[in-house]
Amino acid sequence: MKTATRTRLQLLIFVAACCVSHFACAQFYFENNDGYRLWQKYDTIEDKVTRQQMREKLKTLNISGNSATTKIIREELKYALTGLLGHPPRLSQKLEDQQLIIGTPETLPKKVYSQLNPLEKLGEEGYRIRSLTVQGKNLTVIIGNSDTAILYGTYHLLRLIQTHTNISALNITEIPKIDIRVLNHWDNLDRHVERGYAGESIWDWHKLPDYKYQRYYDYARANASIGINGTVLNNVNANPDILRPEYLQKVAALAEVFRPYGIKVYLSINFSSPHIIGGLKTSDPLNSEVAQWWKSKADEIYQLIPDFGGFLVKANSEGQPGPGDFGRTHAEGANMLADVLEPHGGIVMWRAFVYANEKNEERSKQAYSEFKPLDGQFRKNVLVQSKNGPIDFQPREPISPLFGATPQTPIMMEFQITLEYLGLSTHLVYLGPLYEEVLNTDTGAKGKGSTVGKIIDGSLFNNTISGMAGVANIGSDRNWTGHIMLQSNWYVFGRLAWNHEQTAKDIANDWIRMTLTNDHETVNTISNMMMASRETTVNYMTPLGLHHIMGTGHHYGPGPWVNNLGRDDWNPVYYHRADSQGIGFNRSATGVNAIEQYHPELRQLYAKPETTPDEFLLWFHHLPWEYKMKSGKSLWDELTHHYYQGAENVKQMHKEWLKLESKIDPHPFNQVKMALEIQEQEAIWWRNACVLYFQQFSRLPIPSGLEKPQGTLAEYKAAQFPYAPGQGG
Ligand code: GCW
Repeated sequence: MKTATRTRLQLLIFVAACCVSHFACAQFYFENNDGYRLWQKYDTIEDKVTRQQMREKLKTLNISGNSATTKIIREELKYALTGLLGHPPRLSQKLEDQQLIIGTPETLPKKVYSQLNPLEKLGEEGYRIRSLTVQGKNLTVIIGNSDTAILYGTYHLLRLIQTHTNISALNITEIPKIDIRVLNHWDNLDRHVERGYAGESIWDWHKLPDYKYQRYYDYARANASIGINGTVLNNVNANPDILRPEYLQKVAALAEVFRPYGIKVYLSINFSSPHIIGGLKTSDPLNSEVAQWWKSKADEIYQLIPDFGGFLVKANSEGQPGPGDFGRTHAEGANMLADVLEPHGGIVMWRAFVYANEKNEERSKQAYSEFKPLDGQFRKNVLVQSKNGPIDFQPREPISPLFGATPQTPIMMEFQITLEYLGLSTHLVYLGPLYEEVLNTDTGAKGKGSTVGKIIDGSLFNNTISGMAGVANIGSDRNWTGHIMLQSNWYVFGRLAWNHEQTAKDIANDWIRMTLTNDHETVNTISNMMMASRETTVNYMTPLGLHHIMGTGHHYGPGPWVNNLGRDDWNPVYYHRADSQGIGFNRSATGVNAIEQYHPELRQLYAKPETTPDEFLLWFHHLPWEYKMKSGKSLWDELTHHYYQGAENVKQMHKEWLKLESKIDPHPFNQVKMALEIQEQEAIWWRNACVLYFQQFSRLPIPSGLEKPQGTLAEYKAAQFPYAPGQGG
């Protein structure tokens, strides 16, 4: 071969090799930054000084104990510290060498743990992280009364490292305020996720119990890292098949994966299971054969899963069967199940989301009317699980009056993490401020300071058990939640379930630092964006207390005109009540008197339009279009301005994001950019459709200075979305 030809060939090979390796590199880079790792990204800390300081303190570790959980702690720390600090830590058995020591009172050297007593208050899940001096040596110690507790402590320390917090003088004690911190998956056995917008269910029931995806372990890691200690695997619209022996084997396989991470499994059950899969004539809870069927079923479950958590039940709600079918109360139904679970340590989470057309009572009042009289009748291992508001996970609702109404019955919170009513998975909406607003609302149940947080954590009424559930936004998309920014909603749910006194802002900052960047200025920009995002969405969807005006069935986009559904209280027109006189739902004493269900403080606040905060105005009052608002504007002008402001804020958020191109990894940057383009268009869609629709009644002009909507109301009304994702039924 001639030299020139050979050189050309070599060059060609070289270029080809470069292309291949570049491609491989890019591939790896994108895979690594596609959101799969959630907030558990352990990329090397770029700032040398910070990295060096951390490394000096964490060169040698000892994690005592030999359980599956301590093994996880060891693996996680090795993996995380090698990534974050650029060097694998050394594991050492010799106390003189060790810099980070993790263990329980049983496994730690006495010299160490004697400095950390007393530990009883920590309970089973609390932990302490302390910088100590033992025999003249500086140590960091993580101690807790159980292996799960020290796993939580380990994740806390990792968070400090990931957020570049100084770890040289630590004195942290953490005890969860709420006992049961669970995700609720609305996942069907065919892998469709009701109200899920992130792909199909992560549970591959067909391949279970033998095939266990790595994702199951990563799911458990992520949950444990934020203190979630339970998961309800299947939809509350429950398929009875979940209780068949072959499915219980599959459930047991998942339970086995989750156990070392401190996560229990729970199941949603169909109340008619004794009849449907048990072949009994009835599912009447007071029938002895029925009770016996449930007892045997519980025994069968606990044989397979000794630490099974219990049942979640949606009964006599939206077509689901329940004790009401047999003339029995919710308490009778719940207690029958509670009795069969009790010997095994299981609990019942009984949903309060019930409303029925036959009841001649306005929908927002029904849960309270149903459950308040039952206070004192439930077994000790029953919690009543209530959605945060009295209707249904709207962008904004006042609190459900059930919070604070049942001193003898623990009320458990149900938040929605998935964005069913807030833009599915394309709108950037950080829910921290919504959760915070609800948890900090003062119910007045026992005087000032009776916040919802104190009710659900059991402290106000000294309940012996407490819980908080979040309807998951997780699916099998690579980034888990369909939109990388929406991972923050899973994250903030877990952190607030652990301690509802933390602020949404602090949690957002942690999440950003762990997931996107530690650059101070960028963290601030994104955090401001996130904190404003929920109010922005309220503005372009349902300002001033409007609610339930979304598209039918799929709940995608605006539908204030919808008036043809089977039940009155499924129709948006039922909720906004716009007419030539005005707009809003009169729930005050002159209307349906829903305010009577609140304690005097809130009742008085909501009694009159003048005292009602603007954000709840049209929830409680029907007011004339010319009604003078606190701002001095007419109600029509104010409403219109809110819609325009909402859409404008999305535009601004989009602009702000574009400025971050050089600050964020290309993959998340582009994903969020594309989603913001959609959100910007959809915010305008919501604004235009609603303003044009309400204008038919107000007959008032769009205030000057605001652009006229493009498109006609007829066009907006005609739009159909038969294949929108996540539908129910
Ligand atoms: O908001 C409604 C949803 C239904 C859901 C129901 C519930 C699981 O549209 O999809 O059903 O609430 O909470 O039970």
